[in-house]
Amino acid sequence: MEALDKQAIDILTDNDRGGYTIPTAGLYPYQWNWDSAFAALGFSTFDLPRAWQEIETLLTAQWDNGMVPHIVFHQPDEGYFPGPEVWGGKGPIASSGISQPPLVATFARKIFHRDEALGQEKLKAIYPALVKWHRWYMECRAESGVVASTHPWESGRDNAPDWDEASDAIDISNVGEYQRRDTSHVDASMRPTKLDYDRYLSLLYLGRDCGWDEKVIEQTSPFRVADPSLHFTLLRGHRDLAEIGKLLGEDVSEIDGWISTLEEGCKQIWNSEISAFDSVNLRNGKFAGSLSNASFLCWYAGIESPEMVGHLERILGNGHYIVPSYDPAGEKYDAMRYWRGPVWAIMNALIGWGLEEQGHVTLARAVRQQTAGLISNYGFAEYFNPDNGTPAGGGHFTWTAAVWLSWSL
Ligand code: 2M8
Repeated sequence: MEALDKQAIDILTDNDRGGYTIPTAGLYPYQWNWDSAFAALGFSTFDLPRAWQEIETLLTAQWDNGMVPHIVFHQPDEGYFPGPEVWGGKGPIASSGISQPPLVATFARKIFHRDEALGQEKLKAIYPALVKWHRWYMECRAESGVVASTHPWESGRDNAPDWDEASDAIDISNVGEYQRRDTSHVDASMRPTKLDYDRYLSLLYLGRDCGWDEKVIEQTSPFRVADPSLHFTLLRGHRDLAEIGKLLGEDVSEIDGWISTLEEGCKQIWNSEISAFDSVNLRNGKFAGSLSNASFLCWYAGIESPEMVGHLERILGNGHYIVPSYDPAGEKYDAMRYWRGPVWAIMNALIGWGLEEQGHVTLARAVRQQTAGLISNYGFAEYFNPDNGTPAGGGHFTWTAAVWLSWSL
């Protein structure tokens, strides 16, 4: 294990670009939002000041309206598309125009416990930015009481089957020619399709062309999908933010209100037809019918569900590595294609922590052991095939290394 600890530390160090960490060289050459939360957690196991710096750097990209972007383009890099000039972000640093699952408050609280004196000082400094970001989420994404994704990239689960039906409404006639870069780094069979990318770009252009005006996006975008990854991570994030606020002697009544709203909102993403948390297209009320790894983030958000325990036991019993990003029994299951099947160590960590906190100790242990087994047998890959463990996507991956180092935090 010591050799793997060292490898994980080397990955974080190699991917460190000075104050921020890239997910992996080549494929993802910038700072990504939720990847950085994991990077911070990883760094906190061997370099605490560097861990806080990761979060601080991310927050320097916060927009005036409170949004913390999903990609921060610190230095130009030809190897990624779409880059800063395509996005036309409105923040103080070149960035994308959408956010990502808000893990920072939760992870900052974990990091705080490693040195509470330093932690308190750091939390005090970042608290206002975190409140502003969470308020932006409530005002610009949670108008229906449930947290909506305005772009598949915002949820973090780019090509999940969750978006298939809602994406049919996206007009791609304006997209034109463009050159993808991802498929020059990774085999196309493990990445989203051309149609997926056309749709991603159409939504990007819609946001950019209205100057990232959230009201216009809410009123005109064909795509607004309530999503368990954003809903559950924000609910959990609010809980930790409230604890941070209390620690700092702040009035947290506004945050408590957000928690109640999102607890109530969980009912809206419960699909009784499949007895699971699911995504719902807010434009027509249709459920996606997708049991995904985000469905299993309920425990992380402090929400109990015997049915979700049943699903996890079934998938485990069928001999798959857990937790696949889409139900292996589902018709759209694709074991190697990104968010349509593969296992992701980061999602496993969130799910495993949630299970443990809610007292599902045996399942939590199974998720943890399998994740550790995948990494030790197949390396620090971006994701893994649930049927046989084959590593896929990018290698030398920051958040996989971070999960290895920080699971016990
Ligand atoms: C993937 O997404 C980016 C776009 O944001 C991409 O494919 O170019 C996703 O897995 C996302 O969740 C992740 O944050 C990002 C970097 O690891 O890669």
